[in-house]
Amino acid sequence: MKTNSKNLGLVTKKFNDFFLVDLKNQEHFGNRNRFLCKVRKSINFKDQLIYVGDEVVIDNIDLKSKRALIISLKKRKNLLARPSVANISNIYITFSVEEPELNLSQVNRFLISAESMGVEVSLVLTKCDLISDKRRSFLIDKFGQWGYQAITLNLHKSDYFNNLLAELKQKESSIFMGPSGVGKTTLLNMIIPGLQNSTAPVSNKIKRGKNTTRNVELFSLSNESYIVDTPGFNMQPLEVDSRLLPNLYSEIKKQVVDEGIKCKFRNCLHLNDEGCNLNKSFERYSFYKEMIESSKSHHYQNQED
Ligand SMILES: Nc1nc2c(ncn2[C@@H]2O[C@H](COP(=O)(O)OP(=O)(O)O)[C@@H](O)[C@H]2O)c(=O)[nH]1
Ligand SMILES: [Mg+2]
Ligand SMILES: [Zn+2]
Repeated sequence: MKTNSKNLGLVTKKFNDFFLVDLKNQEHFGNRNRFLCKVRKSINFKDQLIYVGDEVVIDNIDLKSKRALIISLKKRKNLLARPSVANISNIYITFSVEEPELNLSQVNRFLISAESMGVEVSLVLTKCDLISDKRRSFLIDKFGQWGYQAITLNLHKSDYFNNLLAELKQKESSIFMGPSGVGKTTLLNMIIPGLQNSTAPVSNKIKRGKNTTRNVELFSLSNESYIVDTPGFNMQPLEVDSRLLPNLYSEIKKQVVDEGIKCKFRNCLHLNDEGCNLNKSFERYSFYKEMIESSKSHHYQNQED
């Protein structure tokens, strides 16, 4: 049985020339709404590749063989690099409070890099079973000043995890990003029962190397809610254009946008005191300066290439 009605779908997995596509808003298809698709030959997507997370229109749906053809690609909201995933709505920056030890400068880089994607950014702190309640409160307070309500997880207390899970089910498309060993795979295995990706203690990470060849995949958490599984990827933060940096810090944005402070020079990077009216007495100001410097040198390097 073939239908020729055009339907909107979501690419959940990609391998070679094939795509797995979930039909959107198609309750009458019941559970059987996942199709193995190829791209219609006559279609030229102007050299655009199709990525996991992309919205596509499918046609020539064969309900029996569960095959269909992708006939067009919708405009995407964003595209994450390494791993390539399109249309992310929420990035959960994930760090452990111990093992490996929290590195604030690195946490900041990951947060700001995520902010530059223009998506909703949250901070998850794992392994809170390894610290005292006092230390936990201290960290919550610290990151509150950075503009983030940290989600603190403790493997031995499931209520924190259940809150996170309930939140994820409200979001369109979420991804956990963070360095190696912080517990991302552990979390995903709890969120998606049956996934069983392999986890490894920090000391074994290097030995294990890059033997994971599975691809990026979207998993459905609820109606219209997905989470990205990124096996074998340990995401590195991107360099962000220095001109964009000020607005990515809530402490700066608050002053400039909400309070309307004005500096002498337009597009002030708030580095010098002369003519700059930014109140620089906030913890992340030194990290901000570091990022501006590294962004500049990155910029010059690329110009020389
Ligand atoms: N103590 C403690 N260890 C954890 C927790 N979550 C993960 N781990 C351990 O941290 C190690 C690395 O976890 P993994 O999920 O592979 O980290 P990934 O590299 O971010 O995917 C494993 O040995 C896990 O058992 C936690 O909440 N508490
Ligand atoms: Mg992992
Ligand atoms: Zn300024």
